[in-house]
Amino acid sequence: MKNYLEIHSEVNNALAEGKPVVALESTIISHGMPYPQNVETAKKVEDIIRKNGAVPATIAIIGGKLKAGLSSDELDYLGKAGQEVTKVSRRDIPFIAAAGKDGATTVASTMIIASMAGIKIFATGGIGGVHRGAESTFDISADLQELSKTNVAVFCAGAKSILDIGLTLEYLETNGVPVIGYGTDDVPAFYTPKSGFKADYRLDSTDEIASVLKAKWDMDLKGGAVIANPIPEEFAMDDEIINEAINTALTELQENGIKGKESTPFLLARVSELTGGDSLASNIQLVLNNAELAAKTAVAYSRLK
Ligand code: PSU
Ligand code: MN
Repeated sequence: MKNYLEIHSEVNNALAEGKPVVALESTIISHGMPYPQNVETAKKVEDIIRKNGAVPATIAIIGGKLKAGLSSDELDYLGKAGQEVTKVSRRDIPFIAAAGKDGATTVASTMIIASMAGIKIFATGGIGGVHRGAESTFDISADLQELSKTNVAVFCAGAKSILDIGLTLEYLETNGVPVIGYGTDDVPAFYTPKSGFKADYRLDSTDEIASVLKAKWDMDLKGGAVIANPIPEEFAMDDEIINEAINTALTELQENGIKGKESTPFLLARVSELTGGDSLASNIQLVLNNAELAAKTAVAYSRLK
């Protein structure tokens, strides 16, 4: 593994000393947001994690190396290259590594590389899930399978309603992945704080989240957890506006015959365009909010150990 994995020195030192570290994904940079907001957000997220007492480790594959912790230049590069960088999930990792290429990591592959590096806490915007119409397309994100087998907790703002949130929760339940509502009984729906579906458990403090994660992994109960953190009310979108944009984007997806790994980036970009950038502003705020919660939980978790 040493031949493939490259841990940034700051991250490596923190891990060696048992200090809190928070992993971050890179597909959100390359495929989830446009340039230059993607790079600005990626850097702000790292700052917030530091301010809250943890070390950020943005994860990507650069020149075939699985990287935990990127330089500022590497963040710039991924942000500018955007969709030209390969979107890498579990399936793709060995191909990109063997060919010495670059890749942006999804939730699934970020969990894998974080776990290799020894990082347990990961912050992002939204997870992949069961797509609407999955009963005929079979489009279910590899993120969900990963959550059932890799020991990393994912802090997000729930799942977007480009997905079927109900089916996503059923899939997670079947696979033994708990969904924790932070300070809420509801599963948040990314742009809005409520989806109408109940979280499995509500926890109101980072200490409680850290204790649950410790108990789970101490008992060797494999897999991650979803910590669903609602978007702050002041940054939430209007339900009707966002749903209309999502429905239009979904119709266009079908009309254009877009499938597989292209689906999610297409929907994200179209929703952002259709809302005139409003959804992008919400997206940025919720990511910052998740980074703060993840960093505070990483601090609480490091105290328990
Ligand atoms: N949802 C978002 N923003 C994102 C993604 C999902 O709101 O950037 C990205 C994440 O990297 C996630 C991936 O892991 O899309 C899921 O893609 P797919 O559905 O192809 O598995
Ligand atoms: Mn998919």
